[in-house]
Amino acid sequence: MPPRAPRVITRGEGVWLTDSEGHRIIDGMAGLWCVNIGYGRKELAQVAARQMEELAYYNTFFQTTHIPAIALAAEIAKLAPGDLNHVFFAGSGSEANDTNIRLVRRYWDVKGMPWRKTIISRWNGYHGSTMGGGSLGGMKPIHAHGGKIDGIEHIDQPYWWGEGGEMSEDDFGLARARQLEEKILELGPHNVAAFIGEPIQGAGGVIIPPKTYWPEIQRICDQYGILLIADEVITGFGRTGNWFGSQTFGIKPHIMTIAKGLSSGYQPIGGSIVCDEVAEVVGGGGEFFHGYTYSGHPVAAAVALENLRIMQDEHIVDHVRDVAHPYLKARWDALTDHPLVGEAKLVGLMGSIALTPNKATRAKFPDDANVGYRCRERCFANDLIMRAVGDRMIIAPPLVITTAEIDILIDRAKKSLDECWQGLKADGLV
Ligand code: PXG
Repeated sequence: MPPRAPRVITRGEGVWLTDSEGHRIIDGMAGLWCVNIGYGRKELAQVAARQMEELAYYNTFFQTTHIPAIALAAEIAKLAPGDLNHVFFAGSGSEANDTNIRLVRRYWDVKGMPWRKTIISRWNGYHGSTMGGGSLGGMKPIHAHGGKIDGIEHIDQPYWWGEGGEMSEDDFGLARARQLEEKILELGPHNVAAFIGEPIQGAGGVIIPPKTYWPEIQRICDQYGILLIADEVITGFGRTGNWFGSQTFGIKPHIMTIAKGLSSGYQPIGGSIVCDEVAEVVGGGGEFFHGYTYSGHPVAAAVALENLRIMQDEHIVDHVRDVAHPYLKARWDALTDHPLVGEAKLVGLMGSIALTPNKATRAKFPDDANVGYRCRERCFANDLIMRAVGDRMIIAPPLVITTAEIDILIDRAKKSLDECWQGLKADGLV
């Protein structure tokens, strides 16, 4: 595909972006899955300015902390389910997942089982771009650029549309979950520290697992006593219609990775929410030699706290569950009437459609047809941000999107699909 000059975004307001050529673009991706409360909320700017004046920086090392980090950790513990009551802050999702690697290995060290080091993850999962995060992730192109650290094993993803063949969705979900058990037995259960997964794979193409998948993963983690890490970097903070994706899928993780929606992207901040038992064990081992200069940065923490206040005061999670999701779901599912669209999936405000030349056989376009890219180009031209991952088109709009804005998003998506279809016809690809 010929390179095109990058688009320069200059302003944001609600779900709308403006570029340097004056286009008004509807942002179907909330930036990079993060601007949950929408752009342009002045309260967050004001809180940041106030915090910079009062205490622009301090660290959380050497038995010292500061008020924004304390207050934010307390608020997160209040919102997180069960006994996920402790927060280890980081500057991003990748850093938080690097923390998780060290944290779960330290946990087993302190428990007297230092041999439990291996972490199991999924192919086509995404957990970040640092050495640890990139290795936990299952994206081969990322592994190919810089390698992969030892002690991480991957199993297949629960992607029924693309890989389910003749199996029913439920049977396929169970079969893919049972690969975890097979992998644990192959490695020896005493060598396995943890399993990590995104409740819904985001960067991998919004892969929504069959409903049988997570309960079986949970059973296996419980049976073999391995730690379960839910990477909630995308699914956290309202995206799935609950505060956390783990609640939507009934997962009971020991650790959650968070970032993105925590501050709605207004400041870089991430973290690991840790359950009581893991916190007690690691804490009982004496000081855990880990942390970053900007862990729990006061300005980022103050902004995140204000973001969580707005989300609660404006009932934004309820809006997702009761208003935006049902409305978008009806319109999103109807996209399967389009000749190009095989399946349409949506949980909360996180959705994907599969582009296919044959719905009945769930056929794939040839890779070099670049169908996803072609569709994304039409979205660009129609002032809609809808991403392509292979031949899946994905959306994750700001959670504050209104029903009128959903209509605009869908109208632009349909127009883009029509134009893509016409282009494919003209080129003899359908
Ligand atoms: N876990 C998950 C589930 C993510 O989606 C990270 C960890 C890493 O977070 P940081 O803050 O270090 O980027 C992410 C990030 C894409 C794309 O192409 C997705 C992410 C980042 C960059 C690109 O969809 N997600």
